[in-house]
Formats: sequence, structure tokens, C-alpha cells
Amino acid sequence: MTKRALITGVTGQDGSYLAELLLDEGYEVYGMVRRSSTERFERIEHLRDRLHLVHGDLLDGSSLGRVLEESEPDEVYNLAAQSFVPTSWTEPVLTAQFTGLGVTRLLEALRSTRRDVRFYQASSSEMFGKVLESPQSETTPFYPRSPYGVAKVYGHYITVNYRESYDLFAVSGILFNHESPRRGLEFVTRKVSHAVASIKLGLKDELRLGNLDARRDWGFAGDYVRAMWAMLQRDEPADYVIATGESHTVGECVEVAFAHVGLDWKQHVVQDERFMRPAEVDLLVGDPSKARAELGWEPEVRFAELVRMMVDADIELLSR
Ligand code: NAP
Ligand code: G4F
Repeated sequence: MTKRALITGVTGQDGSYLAELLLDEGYEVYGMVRRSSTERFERIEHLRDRLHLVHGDLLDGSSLGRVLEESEPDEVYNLAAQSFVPTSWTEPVLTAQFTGLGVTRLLEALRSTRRDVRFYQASSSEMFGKVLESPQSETTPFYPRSPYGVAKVYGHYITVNYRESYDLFAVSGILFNHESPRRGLEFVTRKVSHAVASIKLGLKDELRLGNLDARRDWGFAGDYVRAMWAMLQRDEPADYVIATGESHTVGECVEVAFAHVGLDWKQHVVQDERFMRPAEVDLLVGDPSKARAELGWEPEVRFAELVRMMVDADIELLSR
């Protein structure tokens, strides 16, 4: 029988890659979208004919119940969130509502349908924050450094709690930063790739950034959605760290991106206090051994290739 999946956050970066993967796997895919005065479905435009879009919002529990009734899913992927860390300081309560409590609303709606549904929660390496050990694994304690990180810790533990309390097949993927040409323009890798493409094409001359020393474990979103799916195919529910195991500075990302188009980053990059954070996460590097051993998961795209892919895609986009 054809399996059905529901993706919240289907219009986001990960939602679009996951929808592609599930459609390729033969699923009937439902995507939850929220009402907006202007439709912004660019990332899923190429899939529109193959997707069922259903209206709902993580802020409205009754809408989630209706979405579940309408879609009758076998698997639910909760990717929707306020996902930009700086916004979590300017809108901390809303971030807690979307990113934290939204998970409980969805789990409660699931519980009341009493269906045998598998649930995936998009947890984050941002939960490790001021890291207590390196590399970070499934057993590393959390020390979040932003309202977003705090909300994700809540979402993580409520998922664990519903698994243990109600015997739900509910798992959390603790995903480290993952990027792609579909990444939002406000995140640092895409900000860099888009600016490098614009500078190369003579559309601008300067790129203003914050902390160039922060280190992240950056992978490719297309690889990471494979891990989400694999987690829901296991016999027993468990949480996994998904990462490349390599970490690089923001400065290295800048260097690789400018070098790819033959430019010297020092001529264009300006450090700007406005992009510094009240509390920074200095270093993230994940240990994906459990995912490798139990899911057979490996990242295919590495850091420099990822940055170059994003620059090339932005040059193509801006040249159109
Ligand atoms: P994204 O591009 O920012 O997408 C977020 C999605 O959530 C969008 O589809 C957005 O819809 C939707 N959304 C936001 N608030 C909502 C609400 N109240 N009700 C319903 N939908 C709502 O994020 P992403 O990079 O794909 O990340 C997917 C998930 O993984 C997020 O939960 C994120 O926190 C988590 N995560 C991401 C990374 C990463 O590096 N990318 C790492 C770890 C964890 P609109 O289009 O309407 O705004
Ligand atoms: O690209 P970022 O904004 O991503 P951040 O904060 O690591 O969060 C992303 O990854 C998390 C997983 O760990 C996700 F949960 C979360 O949803 C999101 O997808 O910033 C990366 C680093 C930071 O250290 C930041 O201070 O880049 C530094 N940075 C330096 N200049 C900048 C800038 N970040 C942004 N966004 N813009 C800058 O100009």
C-alpha cells in the first residue's frame, strides 16, 4: 500500500528536499502550509502538481488536528519552526510558541488521532550551544545559547517524553548546520554565496558580516533529509546526531567562496557589529558514528564542494 507522509515546513529548505525524496520513494506527500497574503512556494514550485498542500499553523492546535484527519499520514516530519537564531532574540516569545510549544501541539493532535504514526522532530545542534564536549554526540549535555536553542531543547525533550509516556514512535534528529542553494538568504553561507555572486557580476562591492571565527559543522541539506527518512524506517525509535564530523570557520567559508570566482575576500568583506550576537555558539562539530553504524548514513557533499555549489547556483540565479 502507498505510504503517506505529512511534512510541516514543506516550503522551507529541508521541506522541499524531503518532499522530493519521499515522492521518489513512492510516498503520497502532504505538505502543511500557513496562510499568507502572498504565496511564497518557490522551493516547491517544481513539485506543486505532485504534492497535496493542506492549511495549518503550529500556533493553532485545532488546525493541526484537521490537517492530520485530512492527510491520514503514516509518517509525520515536523520541520516547521522559526529557525533563524538572531530573530529569536527579537521575537523570543513567538520563537518559543512556534519552535517549542508547536511541537507539543502537534504531538497532542497526533495522540488524539490514536493512529499508528511515526513522528520525526527537527532538533538542532544549536542545543549544544556553549559546548560541554567535542565532538558532540547523542550523549553530550545541552547548553543552549539563544532563545531558539532553548525552544529546541524543549521540543527535543517533549518528543522524548511522548515516546516514553505514550509509546509513540517519536524520534529527534539532532542535525548540525546544513545548507544548499535553497537556504534562506539570511543564513551565513547563503549570504556569502549570494554576495560573492553579486560582486562577481558587478552588482555590488561589499559584504558585511559578523563573527568570522565561529566554527560550524556544515553539510548539504540533500544529504541530511536522507537521514530523517532513515530514522523513521528503523524497528525501534531512537535519536541521532547528523553531522559531517568536520568543522570550519565562517572565515574559511568566505575564503573558499571568493577564491572560487577568483576574488580576494579581503577587498570586499567588512566586519559589522550589527551582525554579532548577544551570546555566540563558538564551535560545533558533530560525531555521526551512531548514524553511520545504525542508519548506514554518510554525507556525500563536503564543505568546499558545498560552498562552491552554492556560489555557482547564485551566479546562475543572478545571471538569469
Ligand atoms: P526554514 O527554511 O526556515 O523553513 C521553516 C519552515 O517552517 C517554513 O516552511 C515555514 O513556513 C515554516 N513555519 C514557520 N513557522 C510556522 C508556523 N507557525 N506554522 C507552520 N509552519 C511554519 O528551515 P530549514 O532550514 O528548512 O529547517 C527545517 C527545520 O530543521 C527547522 O525546524 C529548523 O529549526 C531545523 N534545523 C535546521 C537546521 C539547518 O541547518 N537548516 C539544523 C538543525 C535544525 P513559511 O514558508 O510560511 O515561512
Ligand atoms: O548561518 P547562521 O545564521 O546559522 P546558525 O546560527 O548556526 O543556525 C543555523 O544552524 C542551526 C544548527 O546548529 C539551526 F538549528 C538553525 O535553525 C540555523 O539553521 O550562523 C552561523 C554562524 C554564527 O556563528 C554567526 O554568528 O555564522 C556567524 N555569522 C557571522 N556573520 C553570521 C554572520 N551569521 C549570519 N546569519 N549573518 C552574518 O552576517
